[in-house]
Amino acid sequence: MHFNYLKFEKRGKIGILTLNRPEALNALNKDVFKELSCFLEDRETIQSIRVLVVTGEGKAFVAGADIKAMQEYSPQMAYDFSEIGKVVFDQIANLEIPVIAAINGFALGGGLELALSCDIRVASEKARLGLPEVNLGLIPGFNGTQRLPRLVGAGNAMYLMMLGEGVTAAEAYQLGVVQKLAPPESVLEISLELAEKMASKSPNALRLIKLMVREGLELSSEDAGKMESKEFGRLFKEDQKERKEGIDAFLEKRKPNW
Ligand code: DAK
Repeated sequence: MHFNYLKFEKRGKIGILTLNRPEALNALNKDVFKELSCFLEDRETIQSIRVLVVTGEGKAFVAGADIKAMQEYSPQMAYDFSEIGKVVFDQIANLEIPVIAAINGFALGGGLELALSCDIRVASEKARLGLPEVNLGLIPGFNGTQRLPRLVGAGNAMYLMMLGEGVTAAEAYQLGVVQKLAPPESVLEISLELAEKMASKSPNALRLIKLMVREGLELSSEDAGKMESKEFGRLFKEDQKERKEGIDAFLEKRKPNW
């Protein structure tokens, strides 16, 4: 598949997806979203990897939605843009494999929202992260107002959204937006190390952990607990090869072969 704004590379079981529009700091426009959606719908590619790492080309991860394109928007165009963005970010959040955002530089506005749709965020110590929409008379439009408080709590989310100033990677780490900091030159390497570790785990367990966390956040704790028990029980069905292999391997003092 040929892309104008994306690069994809496979390193063993890890996929590296790079937003590749460095002249505009990888800003998100409709065409970028269309390509992302196309990539995420490609089942053959997704099924051939165990972890996806998303990063940006050049000095930015993604500097946000394309402000120049937005200047021309009618309400309908803004609505359509919001819809396609939400579809893409949901596609990422719903992938059955872990997705790591390797934040190599600016992650602003829609760029931070993209990172928030990933499961884990690793950031360059030099990166700047924030939701500056309030400075443009906008609000985060790709579910950021919903994803951020679920990740870091309402107070921290409002702090970031209402100030609109952006924070250093260290502050983002303290707030819980970022899970790991890395020296600028090692962001991808450290993200790949995490990805490798995850890729050695049970793919089925990874899929279920992601599903339980994401679905559970939308349920009452009672219903979420029931869902977890149901899935835990299901792991002990006869056809659950990975559970059997994991426990057998432990008892036989060997590495599991998933
Ligand atoms: N959009 C378009 N182009 C951008 C861009 C952006 N978000 N950010 C940077 N660029 C472009 C610059 O215009 C410049 O292009 P040329 O002038 O060379 O043609 C090029 O990238 C390099 O940028 P700078 O020259 O500005 O680079 P600096 O290192 O000096 O500054 C910066 C880097 C990141 C501090 C600065 O570029 C900046 O402040 N960029 C804007 C950051 C920002 O405000 N991002 C949030 C955008 S708002 C919605 C859904 C979602 C959203 C909105 C609506 N709906 C559903 C409708 C989300 C909104 C946002 O994301």
